[in-house]
Amino acid sequence: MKDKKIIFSGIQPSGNLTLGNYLGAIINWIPRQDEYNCIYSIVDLHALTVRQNPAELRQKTRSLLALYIACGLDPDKNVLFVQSHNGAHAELAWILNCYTYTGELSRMTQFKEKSQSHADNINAGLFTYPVLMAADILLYQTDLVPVGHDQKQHLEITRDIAQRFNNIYGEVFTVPEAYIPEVGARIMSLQQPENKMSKSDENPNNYISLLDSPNTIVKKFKRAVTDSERIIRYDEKDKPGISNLMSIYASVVGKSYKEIEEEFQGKGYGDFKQRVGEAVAETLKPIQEKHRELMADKGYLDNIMKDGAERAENLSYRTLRKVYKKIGLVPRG
Ligand code: ATP
Ligand code: LTN
Repeated sequence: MKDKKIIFSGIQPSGNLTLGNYLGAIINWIPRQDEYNCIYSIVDLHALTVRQNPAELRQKTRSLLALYIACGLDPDKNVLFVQSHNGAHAELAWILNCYTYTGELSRMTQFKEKSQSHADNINAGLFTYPVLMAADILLYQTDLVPVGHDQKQHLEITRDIAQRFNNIYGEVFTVPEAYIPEVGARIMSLQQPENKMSKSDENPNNYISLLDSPNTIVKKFKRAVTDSERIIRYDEKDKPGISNLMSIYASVVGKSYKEIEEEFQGKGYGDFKQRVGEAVAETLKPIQEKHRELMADKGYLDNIMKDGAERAENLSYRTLRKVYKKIGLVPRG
């Protein structure tokens, strides 16, 4: 029996974490470590849907683990592990592929977008990406999945797959809920505020990396695209740039939009951008220091990975066996 509810989430090691990943996802992971059983994965198999440089992928996987810890996830309280270290994910994904329709996969926005941005490599993995994500979540009988807004559709298909399976075989999977924060769930690109901030963006001026120096952070904010109105007020439609900076500032300092409008009443965009940059740099400073320390201790990170993989395997084993049995695979004995 479960003693506490279960949280599962993951991030691809496809680049350095951005402020979007931090404010949309990780920041909501930290306060839940006591109340829930939390499992956080570095989803390296998902990252393979886009061509990766092998040496860099290895480096980014370690760096992401270090960032998880540096952001405040305690490896004793949370299961932190690398997706490919637990074979159950790929195993369950294959089975769930046979319970997912190509029609529903072809409606996924992320698939459509990535097919456009990687037109030379629209591989089958990119298409079935949400099925592997469903496997990640369902293996652990997850109750809650804290993610950014862009993952809402993937959570919906996960629920559909779980319900479809349960309807045929009985209550095998817990049907998970998404947790999407009200502020910070959709951080936009600094230069193109109509697009989401993304860690695999080719133009580094579009995103703030969690590892950017304070100088770079302030510079990137200073260059952020705004508008010509010169009033700091929240209006996503007509003022996407300023609204994006406001949501970043709101998440980082914990103020409401109204309080921010008051704080910067009569002030120019230059002052506002400077302040947002400084606030972000201050927030990231301790994370960067801790990350640096952790990256210097390879043995420590290796141990966490090994321990996390074992715990993840143990937790997922029962669901996988149950699925195998239900669908009629002969037990190995
Ligand atoms: P990639 O550029 O490789 O597609 P990504 O930056 O979109 O990566 P993911 O690894 O796909 O990041 O997502 C990790 C988590 O961060 C997910 O929960 C996702 O919803 C969240 N997230 C990603 N981008 C943003 C954003 N711009 N604003 C808020 N949350 C985000
Ligand atoms: N698809 C997600 C990353 C991801 C994930 C998961 C998130 C893979 N598996 C399980 C939550 C739960 C993304 O692209 N952001």
